[in-house]
Amino acid sequence: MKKLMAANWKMYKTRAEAKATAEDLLTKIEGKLPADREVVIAAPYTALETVGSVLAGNADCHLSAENLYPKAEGAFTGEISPAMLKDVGCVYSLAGHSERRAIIGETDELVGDKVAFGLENGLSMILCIGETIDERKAGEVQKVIDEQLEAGLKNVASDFAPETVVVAYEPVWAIGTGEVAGEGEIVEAHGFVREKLKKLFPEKANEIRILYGGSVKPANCAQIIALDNVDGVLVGGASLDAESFSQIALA
Ligand code: G2H
Repeated sequence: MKKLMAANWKMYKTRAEAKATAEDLLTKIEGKLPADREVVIAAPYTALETVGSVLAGNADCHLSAENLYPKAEGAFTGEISPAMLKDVGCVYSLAGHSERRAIIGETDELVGDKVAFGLENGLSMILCIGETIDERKAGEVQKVIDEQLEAGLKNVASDFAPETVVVAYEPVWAIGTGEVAGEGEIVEAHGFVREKLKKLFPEKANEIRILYGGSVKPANCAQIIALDNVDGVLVGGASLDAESFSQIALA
């Protein structure tokens, strides 16, 4: 199972900026990426085609969308379908990032539809889950993980290839705050995700990658990816700079 080192550029970078960062990143990691690593860049819609052109033909670096809409086409103003994403080179899409849940109001149900529809239409899906600080203080971490996984994977067809489903555990209180979760907290949460995956998909659970996200930096990445049940990272702020993200990808 390859470790997945994923960048999430959120709403940053024009096409020119995205091109320069992607080219710089490839130059820095080319020939150095261990065989058991895969790199993914999730870019804003407007930069996807540009970044896709830079990554084209690279076997270990793949393009991701940050979101999709779970319909083939139609009167869905402002939305983008999986086929449109594949058309510009996407191999992956995120679904259910906490910013979309909190700011845009995405429900567990909608996130589940996105995961299932993306998979059905040939994308690999990175389902983002994680508790808020209030939920953690209330002792509800496992309850939130359980509910978000249950709903997020509910409609997934049982014949999926395990490498096409990725879960990113991102405690909301650690996102963009500089406050990375403690090693014990990460191990506990990822262990719980693995157990839940075993209940949902007994034969595939051990091959489904579980990423940690939330203030990952070059200085803490190596320790984090060495933890039990951590199969990679999803990186926001520290992925915007090619030097910083190359250090993470190679950590
Ligand atoms: C969590 C993460 C990337 P950051 O959103 O998905 O962002 O690394 O800035 O905490």
